[in-house]
Amino acid sequence: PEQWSRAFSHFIAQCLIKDFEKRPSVIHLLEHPFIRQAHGKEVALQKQLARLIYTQQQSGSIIKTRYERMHTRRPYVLHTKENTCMDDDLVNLEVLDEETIIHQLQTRFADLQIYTYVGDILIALNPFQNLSIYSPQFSKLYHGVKRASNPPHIFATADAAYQGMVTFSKDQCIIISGESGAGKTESAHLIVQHLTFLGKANNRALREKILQVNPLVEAFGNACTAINDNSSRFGKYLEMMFTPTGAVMGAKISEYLLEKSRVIKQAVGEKNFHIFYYIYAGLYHHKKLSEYSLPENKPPRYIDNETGSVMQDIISKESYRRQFAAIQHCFRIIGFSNDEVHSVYRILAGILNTGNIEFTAISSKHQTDKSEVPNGEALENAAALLSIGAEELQEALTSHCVVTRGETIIRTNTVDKAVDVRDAMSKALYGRLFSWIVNRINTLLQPDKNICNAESGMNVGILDIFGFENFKRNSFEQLCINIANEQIQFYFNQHIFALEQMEYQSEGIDAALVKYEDNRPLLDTFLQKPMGLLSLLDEESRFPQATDQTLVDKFEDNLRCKYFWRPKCVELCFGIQHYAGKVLYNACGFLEKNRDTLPADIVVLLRTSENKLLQQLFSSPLTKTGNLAQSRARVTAASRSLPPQLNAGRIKVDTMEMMRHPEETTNMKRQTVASYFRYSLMDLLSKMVVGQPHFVRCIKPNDDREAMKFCRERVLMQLRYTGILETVNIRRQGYSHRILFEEFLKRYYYLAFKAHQNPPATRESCATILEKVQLEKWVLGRTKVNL
Ligand code: AOV
Ligand code: MG
Repeated sequence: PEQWSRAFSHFIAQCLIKDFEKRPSVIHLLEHPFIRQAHGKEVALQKQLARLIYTQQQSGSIIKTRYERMHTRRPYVLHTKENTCMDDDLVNLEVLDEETIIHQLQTRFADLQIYTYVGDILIALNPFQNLSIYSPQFSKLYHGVKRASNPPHIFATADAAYQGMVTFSKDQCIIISGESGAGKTESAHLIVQHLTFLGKANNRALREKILQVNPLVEAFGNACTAINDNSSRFGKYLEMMFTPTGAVMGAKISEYLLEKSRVIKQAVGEKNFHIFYYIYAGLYHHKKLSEYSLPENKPPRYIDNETGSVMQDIISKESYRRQFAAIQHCFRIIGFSNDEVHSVYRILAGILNTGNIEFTAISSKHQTDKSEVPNGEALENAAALLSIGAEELQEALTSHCVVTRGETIIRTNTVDKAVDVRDAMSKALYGRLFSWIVNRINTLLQPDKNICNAESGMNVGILDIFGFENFKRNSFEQLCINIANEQIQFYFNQHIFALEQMEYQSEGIDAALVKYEDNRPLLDTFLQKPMGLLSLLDEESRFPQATDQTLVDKFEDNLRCKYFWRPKCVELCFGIQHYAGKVLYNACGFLEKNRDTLPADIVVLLRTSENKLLQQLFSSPLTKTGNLAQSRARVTAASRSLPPQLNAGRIKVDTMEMMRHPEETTNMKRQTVASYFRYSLMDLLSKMVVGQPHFVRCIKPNDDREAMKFCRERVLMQLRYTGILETVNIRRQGYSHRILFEEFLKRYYYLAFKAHQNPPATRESCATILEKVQLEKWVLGRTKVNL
């Protein structure tokens, strides 16, 4: 054909990759009829092929020379060690405006170059297709080389963190941000993959284990939403631990704010957590559904999304069944015992059966608000799976104890109340099961004390949270998710702009101030005590008479700022101007979700379970972050040592808040989701600030999840609100290396002095060296050399 469309040439490139994988020979590739036909015809295709060859290169030089000989008239610039590409870093652009930046990104994207640097920050565009740039060959390519040696890549960021850790013996942390579906979780996987490669895990078993961690926790913590089929419904901070010489020795996960409400209800078009479908399909396939009292014909209410096709999906979808096998594999490799796995499945089936328990009202002469369970099958199944008594369960669901003046009185529950208690129990079961799995993984992946004690080790932390969300209808969950993203954006701003500028000022260096969108006022609107949104929510949650309506009124009366507004005609709604856009929230259910109460009767009952795991889940207040004392010490220390800009006095550590599991009801001041959330943010921040940060900013090129589609408007919007343009600016003006005079002399004195000269650690000595080596673009501050 004379004209090859871009899509077609792309298709061909994909075919070739497949072909090449079958017969990996250079000759075969170059002699391929497609390449010969394409010769001299279509530049786009040639570029495509060149890229393909590049990505497939195993012994780079042979392919390169052969390819260039074939196309001497118009060689495509391949990036090699000798030949670095200026396009790779936006900081090198001659003209710096939105138009140029977006054009640059679009051109690169069309060439399947999804990664681009902005100084030390990596921009990652979601390709929405599998690229063959993550193979072991690529891991080798990005192993301890200078960054400019290769095209930008997520592996390069992982490598930089690893090298930083080993060279400076300092903990590192990789912060991945971006809106929902932008590619954070995929990026996090790739980073773990590369770090296990770099971490010389000669202990293959450990390496295997670490690679299974993400798939396992994501089966329990991810779900299909309207935006992303594999959306993270929790925040995850994965720390990979290394010995001082850089060998990987263990891993640890901290999880934040699982969206438990998904267990009992999902929005239209969304699904429950993946694991429910996996085990349903797996058990169906193994003909074991009846063993877990799961019906074959009608799906349990909690996973029935009213489209009526769930059962069909479960039975027919090959992927679910494969995932079930994969999860079993994960459990085994990581080291869970068969008994433990069996208990996990029983609890999951127990939750599904609990959801099917129904209630009807009965009225007698004395009582009118009483409920009972008309059909005992689901009740009995649930009780059997959870190894508790069915009668006791019915009692705990349909009545509750009240202690007044030392007397215990039993009160009956209305149908609505009974339904609430049932759902609260399911949420608590799932939430605690999830925390238990995470804690168990942490125990199984603890570093072996014989190899290295934990104190002398170092780690690289990888942060992957739920991205910014804006659905048609947004509830309490979206509010928490978006506040968390707001906090990450704030951290980014502080790091890139505020701290950098402060550093210049304190060094007495003249650097033009770069303006950026500071989201601190908004964050204060949320987090301030006592008048921030979360505090107001907590206060209202303590009044038994409060309603969601009085809550919104309270917000309106107290949150007088430009970020908050109340639409006139929509009841229960309020709007927030987030850094990433305007979001309209519906406050329906806010109070209940924030209280997140679990009646003491249920806790007491579940503690009597004969299932050891279940007993454990409810016997002690679990802390989500592992060892409570350690966690408290770290948070307290961090809140003291955080730079004032990051702490700002608004995140005070309330030890009471940290002590208890959110849903636990005691006589003490009640723990709410909001206060636990506030603590979690602080805990997360305290982990991040101890490490040297590396930022990955994921960008979603279109909302249709389509490959090769670059929607300028959408990309531009994300570039704007993440402050990329400003970042390019400050990175261009700024100095990327700051070294204390003393340190600088120690390292480089030999460039200008003789060994015995022992120059004093002054500006002048440093200037002598810098002038001697004729470096450009440097400036001496009060205490540091800036390069
Ligand atoms: P997210 O983590 O940022 O969203 P994901 O990492 O789950 O987004 O990415 C969404 C989808 O985009 C994935 O399921 C892949 O299909 C595709 N994708 C992303 N990155 C790549 C890549 N490098 N190569 C190929 N496909 C990719 V959320 O968790 O919803 O905020 O809460
Ligand atoms: Mg994710």
